[in-house]
Order: sequence, then structure tokens, then C-alpha cells
Amino acid sequence: MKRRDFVKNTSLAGMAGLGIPVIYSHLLPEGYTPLGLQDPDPFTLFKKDKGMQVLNDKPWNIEAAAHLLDDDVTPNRFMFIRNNGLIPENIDVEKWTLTIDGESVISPKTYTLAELKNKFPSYTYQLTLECGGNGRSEFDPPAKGNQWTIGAVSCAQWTGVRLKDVLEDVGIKNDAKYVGYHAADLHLSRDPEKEPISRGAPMAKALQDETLLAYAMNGEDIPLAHGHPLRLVAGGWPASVSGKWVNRISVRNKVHDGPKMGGTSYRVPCSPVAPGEKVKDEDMCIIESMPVKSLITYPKTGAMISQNKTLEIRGHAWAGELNVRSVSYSIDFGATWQECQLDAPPNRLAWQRFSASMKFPEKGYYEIWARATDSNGESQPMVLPGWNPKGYLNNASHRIAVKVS
Ligand SMILES: Nc1nc2c(c(=O)[nH]1)N[C@H]1C(S)=C(S)[C@@H](COP(=O)(O)O)O[C@H]1N2
Ligand SMILES: [Mo]
Repeated sequence: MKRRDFVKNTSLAGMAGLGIPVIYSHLLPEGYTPLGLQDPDPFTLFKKDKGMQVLNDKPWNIEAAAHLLDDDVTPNRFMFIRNNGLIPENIDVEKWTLTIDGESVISPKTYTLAELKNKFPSYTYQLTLECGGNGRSEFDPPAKGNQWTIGAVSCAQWTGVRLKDVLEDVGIKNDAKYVGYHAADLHLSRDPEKEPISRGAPMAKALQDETLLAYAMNGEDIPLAHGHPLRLVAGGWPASVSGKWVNRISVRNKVHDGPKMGGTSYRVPCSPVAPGEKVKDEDMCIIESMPVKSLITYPKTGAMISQNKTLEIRGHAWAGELNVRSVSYSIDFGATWQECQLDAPPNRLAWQRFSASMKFPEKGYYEIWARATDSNGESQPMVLPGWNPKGYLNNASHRIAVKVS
């Protein structure tokens, strides 16, 4: 930009952004943005609660804490953000299109958002989205990547059209094996030829009733950071399958091979390995359904409780493609377990509410441990589950501390 234009722009931007002109804008060194015009903090920018933890700002990665996830339906302000690249800028909703292509479509087809909304019935489901790397921070030897603790999970309500209805309208060949998404976010290098991430799912998952091309979240437009204006949502699988800002879906005649489909990305050793062990590429398997897990969302860890009162705890449990069969809690470090109350999910692939009331025998420090069991009878481990190179699938029991006085 020529300096004269830059000065003019800064002055104009000042009028627009600050409501007052930037005096001396002609003296501002080139490339400098006045502080008052810089992006607001991430909490303001993404409308997130101040209790959220920012793990990275390039790209943005922000997680919740257990007690912030107490709502039945996760509101935007408590929803974790996981970005692999840069959030698309200047989205024009009117011009947004979705193209369905790939080796296994009869012929490619492109829809505008209005066409998608008018042509296909809309459905609303509450869907659990958990990052495959949630819990990564616990692994030893440590795994590279965002050091998620427990807050990279959400269960919002998603509204959109069924991917299967759209695929049926396009017409797919018998050899269709996988769908892969392509999206509008930018690679960190800003090289438009590179995609930050392009993952997907086998046809069986793509064709499930609950697999949506969503245009709304919790009854409103999807927030920009979560995939506005169109997002693939595949509940119960690593949330990396749920492509944000989706503008193309390729129906593949083989396992999709986009960035982050191979190597150690979203893949774990097909059978257990010793911590730190090298694993051959052919011995790595793509993560599909997420394992059974639970979170105590009330009280907040560290709570002070009075001994003569009953404590009511509550939380959520989920089990990927499966239902949760039961949740138990222990106040004696796992020596004995009591059954919690467990609600049915509002729909398949949504987390389930659990609750329990308890009394403590005497004053002192306690931990409350929760452990969920899925409909196949598999329970959460008390200790770290199988080590893997990228620290995925940590579904160890959640513990909170309470002081009884
Ligand atoms: N286009 C695009 N889609 C994406 C990602 C991304 O970086 N780009 N990140 C994925 C990963 S790894 C996760 S865990 C979820 C996070 O969804 P959220 O930010 O809405 O919570 O989005 C997935 N979809
Ligand atoms: Mo993720």
C-alpha cells in the first residue's frame, strides 16, 4: 500500500473503529496499527467466558474448565475452540457454496446455502464434540500439540440438513468409501494452496441420520470461530471430523487422504504399545468412535462443603457412538463405588446428565471420582489409558477435590 493511502486508511479506520479521528496518523510508522484498533482480547472477540483458558493464539485454541460445562446444552461462551489454521475472513454468506465432488459422485454438484436450506428438511440434534487430544496434557512421555486438560468437549444443539440427503440428491457410486471435507480456513503459512486440515469419515458415519451439514448452533447462526456459515457435524467421533467453514465435500473411493489423515494425526497404535515406543505407520489406526468418559461439572474442584449438609453433585457422561449404561462415584479413592442417577440422552450422540447426593463421614479433605460405563460394558480407566504418540483418547476418570468442614 502506498504511504498516502495507508495514512488515509488509518485515519478512516480510526473514524470507523474508534469513532474519532487518529490525529498524527501521518506520523504513524508504516505497518503499525493503533492499539485502539487492534483486535480485542479473545474473550471479547469470540464472546467467551473469562474463565476459559487460551492455549494458543496462532492458531486460536481455547478450552473450558469442568465447572464451566455444567449446562445441559453448551452455550457458545463455554465452548472450546480448536483451530488448525486461520479463521476465514470476509465471509459472504450470500455467495457461499457447497460443492459435492470426488471419484465416487456421478457428477459434481454445487449448492448455495439458500438451496441447501430450501431443498432439504432441517433437523436439530444435540451432539457431543470432543477433540481427540482432550486430556493430552497428562501423557508421559509428553505429546506435542495443544496441552488440553479436560475442557475440549462440548454438547451444543446443531441445526442443518442431513449429509445423507444431500449425497442422495447428488447421486453417489457404489464404490463410495469415505467423505473428506474441504474448508475455507487458511493454512498458517497463508499459502492458499495448502489446507490446514481436511479430514472425514467412512460412508457409514457420513450416512447416519445425525451427521449434519449445520448452519445453526443453539438456535442462532453458528459463531464464526465454530464454522459459520456451514459446518459438518459428526457427533461421537473426534471433533476433527466435524469440518468447520465447509465449502466442499469429496466422496472418495478410498480412505480420504487430506492433511491430518495420516501419520500420527488422529491415529493411534492399532494395538497397545509401551510409552515412548516408535510405531510403524502401517500399525497406526484412524480414531473413530470416542471412548466412554465423564466430567463432574458441579461442584467446582476445591469446593468447601459443610459436613451437616448433603452434597448434590452432577455432570455429564458420553460414550462416542454408544450410550452410557451407568455412572458411579467414589469418595474413598476408588475403594467403594456408589451408583449415580443417570438420564437418557436427549438424542443419540448427546451426552447424558448424571447426579448423586452424598454425605461425608467426618471433616477433612476428600476427592470425588466419577467413572462411566458404556453400553458394551467398558468403563473409564482410573489411570492414564494407553500411551500413543500424539496423546489422544485420554478418558481417565475425572477427580475433584472437596474440603468438608
Ligand atoms: N476447517 C476446519 N475444521 C475443523 C478444524 C480446523 O482447524 N479447520 N479443527 C477440527 C478440530 S481438531 C476440532 S477438535 C474441532 C473443534 O471444533 P470447535 O472449535 O467448534 O470446538 O473442529 C474441527 N474442524
Ligand atoms: Mo481436535
